[in-house]
Amino acid sequence: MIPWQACRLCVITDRELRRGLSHVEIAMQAVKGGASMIQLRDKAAGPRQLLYEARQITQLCREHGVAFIVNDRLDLALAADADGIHLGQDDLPPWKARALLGTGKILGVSTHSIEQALRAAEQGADYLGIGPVFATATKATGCEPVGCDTIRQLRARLPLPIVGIGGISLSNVGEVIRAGATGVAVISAIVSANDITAATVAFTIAIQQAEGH
Ligand code: 3NM
Repeated sequence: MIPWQACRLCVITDRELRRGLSHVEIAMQAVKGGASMIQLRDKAAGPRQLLYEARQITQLCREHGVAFIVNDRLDLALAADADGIHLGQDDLPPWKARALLGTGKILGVSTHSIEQALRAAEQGADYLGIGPVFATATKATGCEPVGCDTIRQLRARLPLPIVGIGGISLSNVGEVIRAGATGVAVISAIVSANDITAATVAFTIAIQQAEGH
């Protein structure tokens, strides 16, 4: 079982938005700012380059008690001894990934509707990504924003951690947490910020404040 605390703030290391910084550098700055989870996401780089970076992020995260998961690439997650994997709807089915991963690793699944989320939960997901919560320019999801109401409905139906993703900013993160999300996963509002560490700190504070209400 994944600790709920680990799902509070996942920073996704998208280098497309931050050319010039490596995944490791983005992860270091986010960890310094208090991220509870780092997700390595790269649809373009080759596996050897990614493995080199993933190994360093595994070590960094272990030293700081931060969860580290790899997007999509089960082989990389295993080879780098990451804490787990995050799968999309077109990736390996969760039940298959679980069989390969074993029970000691984290399995997160991106979902875009309540039906998909319930199915992912049945198939062994440890936490559910739900999104896009708001409109986002970072990824062409092909889905309309699901809004905070979907999070509210899901919270009432599922005991698993729920992580909102898509268009999450400092101005709307409170709304997402108050709707019942355990946490949020963020790319542009943190990775594109001038100071990644300061942006991460600001999100951590905003999440804490929303949890108190
Ligand atoms: N997955 P930003 S939305 C990677 O809905 C990703 O599953 C989504 O980036 C989903 O924080 C998204 O910049 C992009 O909006 C999130």
